[in-house]
Amino acid sequence: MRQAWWKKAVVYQIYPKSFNDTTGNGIGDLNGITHKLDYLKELGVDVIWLTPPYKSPQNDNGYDISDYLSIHEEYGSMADLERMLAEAHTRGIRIIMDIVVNHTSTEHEWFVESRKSADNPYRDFYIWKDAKLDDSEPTNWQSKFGGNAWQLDESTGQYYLHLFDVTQADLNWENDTVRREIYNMMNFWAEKGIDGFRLDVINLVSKDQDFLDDDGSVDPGDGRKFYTDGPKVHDYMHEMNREVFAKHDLLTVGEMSSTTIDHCIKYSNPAREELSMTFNFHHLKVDYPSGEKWSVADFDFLKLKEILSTWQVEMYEGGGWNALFWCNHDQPRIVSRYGDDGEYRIESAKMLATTIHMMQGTPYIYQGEEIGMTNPKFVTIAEYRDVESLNIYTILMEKGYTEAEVLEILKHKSRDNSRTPMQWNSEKDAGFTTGTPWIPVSKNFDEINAEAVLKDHDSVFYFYQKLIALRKEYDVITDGNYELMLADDPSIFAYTRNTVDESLLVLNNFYGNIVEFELPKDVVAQFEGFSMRNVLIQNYEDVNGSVVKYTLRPYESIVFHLK
Ligand code: TEU
Repeated sequence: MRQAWWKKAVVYQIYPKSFNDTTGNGIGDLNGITHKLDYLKELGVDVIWLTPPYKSPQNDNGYDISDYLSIHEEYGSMADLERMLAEAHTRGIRIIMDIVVNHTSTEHEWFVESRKSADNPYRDFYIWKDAKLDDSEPTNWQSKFGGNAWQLDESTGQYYLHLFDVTQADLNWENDTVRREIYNMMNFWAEKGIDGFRLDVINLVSKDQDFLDDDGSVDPGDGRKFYTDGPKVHDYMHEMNREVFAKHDLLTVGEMSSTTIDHCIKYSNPAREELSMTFNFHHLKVDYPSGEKWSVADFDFLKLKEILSTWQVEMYEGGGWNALFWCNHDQPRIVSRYGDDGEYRIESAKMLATTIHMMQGTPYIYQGEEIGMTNPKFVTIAEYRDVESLNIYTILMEKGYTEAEVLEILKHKSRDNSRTPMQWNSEKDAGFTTGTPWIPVSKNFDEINAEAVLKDHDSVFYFYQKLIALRKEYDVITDGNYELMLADDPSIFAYTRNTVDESLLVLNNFYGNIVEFELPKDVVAQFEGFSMRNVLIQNYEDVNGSVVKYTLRPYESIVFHLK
């Protein structure tokens, strides 16, 4: 059977608000993306993931949609989007759109109608409940952005559910009419020629209709497992596939908040006709001590290796497909988080890229990751914009944290770490805008910017360009199995990828110390039959050892190809 095109594709995520402003209003726009398509063509990416460009009050930067069928005016017009799509296709680049159908903005006409009265025809588009007998909220569920997940609406005396911000009301997926409206909207976009969807928190759409309190019995993780991967979620995904995806050749990727491997195999095994692939976040919670995001802690390297390796092996065995990523618009910059944004910024950025780009799955590059952008290290709360960060600032201060303690936490964990403007050059505001940027530009833009890296053939940019090309050239990257080595080594992340006639040996030093790698005896035997051993890619100039014995320098990464 012909291999799905997205198995050798690499996706580039664009957060339009922070990508490139062509009007001088300080906000990125769609024409700004069109102007940079040649840059993305040069990088070699195959797909652009566009975060929500739809009409929105922007309380959550577009993840609060008030009209799915029109473009947010600050980003441009439908004609601008159609032009960007056509120009991208001319360059052989596909576009997938981010679609948010777990909730809408409370300014969406559906919700405006729904809240008017208990018998309004749109009432059942959302999840309305009476207070408990003691007058407290319907359940003790917590919003991801802090506080209780229910909001009392005085006009009808009922509460509506919002798993995220109070301005993001959860849709009632039990309602057939809601699902039909959603599929009609998705077909509108598919018929416009887009090439797929990123489905925002799609594993939250099916709620257990008992609406029981969270008794804490489930994994305390992020404490919200009780509403993830709900009872009908796979029925809904299969229905969506039948009603929308099956009619087009689309890449569909589900963002799975707090999910499991078993569910992700179900979501992405093609035999089940649900989605193409899934994002999970377990590898990005190994710096959450006891599951608490809002704290500062070193990441747990052994747990990171274990999680990434388990997902590689079990998804491979289960016929599922991973979306591979370190960064997105919700996560801090990975070079600041798991690498070194100081002396070894370039080496560690390349090492981190190799670690996931040599794995099985579809890699995602977040804007600026390809030039080694870092966290901006904001020092005042005035620099922050993100609703989640501003909410947690208030909550922690009310809990008695000092402002210095909260700012230190935000400096490491805020979503704004990835939302500062793309750094194009060393001119004013990094060439992002001629106006005042909606969020401050990181102060290191004079050193870290696209113009500088394009002039340096040893830059992070050209390293990513090579990784992207290798995926197309070597089937062992897309089809080989995965075996972790030295699981307990405190510095080295070493693994092999293997098909019957070739292997990769991937060595990554995650730290700034020099460490010795020795090939385990059982692997030596496995490799003995191979006569050819060359270096596929590395982040140092010279080869400092052999497949059998290698001295890894600070943040060194090297991939041997054996045949
Ligand atoms: O994110 C889901 C989500 O849970 C994120 O908020 C993220 O995992 C969390 O901040 C980690 O603490 C999606 C979108 O990517 C995000 O931008 C939206 O804010 C959210 O859904 C609501 O639509």
